[in-house]
Amino acid sequence: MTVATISAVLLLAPLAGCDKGARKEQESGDRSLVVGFAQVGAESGWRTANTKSIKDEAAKRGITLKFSDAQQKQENQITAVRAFIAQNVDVIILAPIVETGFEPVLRDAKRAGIPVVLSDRRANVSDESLYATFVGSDFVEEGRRAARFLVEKTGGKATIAELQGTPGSAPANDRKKGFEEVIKGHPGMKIALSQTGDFTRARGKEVMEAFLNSPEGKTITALYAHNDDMAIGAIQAIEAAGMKPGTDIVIVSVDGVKAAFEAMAEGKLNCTVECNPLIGPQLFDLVEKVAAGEPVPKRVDVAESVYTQEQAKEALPNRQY
Ligand code: GYE
Repeated sequence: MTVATISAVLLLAPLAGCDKGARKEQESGDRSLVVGFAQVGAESGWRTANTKSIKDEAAKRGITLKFSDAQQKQENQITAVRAFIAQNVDVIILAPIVETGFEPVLRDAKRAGIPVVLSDRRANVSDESLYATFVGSDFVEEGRRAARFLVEKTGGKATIAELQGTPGSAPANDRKKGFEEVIKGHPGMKIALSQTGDFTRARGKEVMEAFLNSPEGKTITALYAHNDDMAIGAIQAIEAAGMKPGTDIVIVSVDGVKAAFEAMAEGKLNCTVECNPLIGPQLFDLVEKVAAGEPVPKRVDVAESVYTQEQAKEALPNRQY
């Protein structure tokens, strides 16, 4: 290599890094995009629907999707992102399990010139240029909505048990924050017990059993679960303890999965706050723009609503998740 070619390569390298997706497309015409997706796991009905939505949308658009299930472990997810970098994919989609600890691997992706789109859960980073965009729900608002329902349903008087999501995850942090923000204004509402159920049915059931066996557990009049799966597990524990879920204990959870609608139709769950997992189409609109080097907003919200028992029966036949 002559000195001239070496300096040409050095000059071109950072440019190529900045806009790799666009460059690759120009080089190869219609060549399909290759996208790596580092998913959280398969912990809940929400997650299953989310994975399906993303896989279906990739297939529909002719995008090659490399899929990794981290089984709710951050180290697995970091390994997956590293592998996508090594494979030189066009774009990486990351659904961060927890908020912190992703900065080093995001720096590696940036250095390799591979844009990262955050899906569903936020990651806390000191440098916003480490990801291209984030598409997800407003979890703080979901927490507020759950609390508002409970205040209304109980007339502002409740002894509450809380089943938190995965510790350190954006939805667990934010759903707790939004809920507490609203109940703070109601002196008759207090959280007596609070523990993680890791967003799964099995853990939700186990923790609720322990709650019910504790002295404070006997005083519980309401349950706030950060997702439907934990609420469904808890419903089983409440029934096993000889009580009527939805009547003896008022229950509100988040997600709006089909099983929650069924539980509401049976009167066992009082309310679910929707968190829409069907984000595939919005996500790939962004991925394609990012790959083409087009500007995208830094944050895109997913639309959602709140369902009560009355509305559940009507909505059930049309639920897709
Ligand atoms: O609510 C829960 C899942 O990150 C919004 O993760 C998602 C949450 C969802 O396990 O069911």
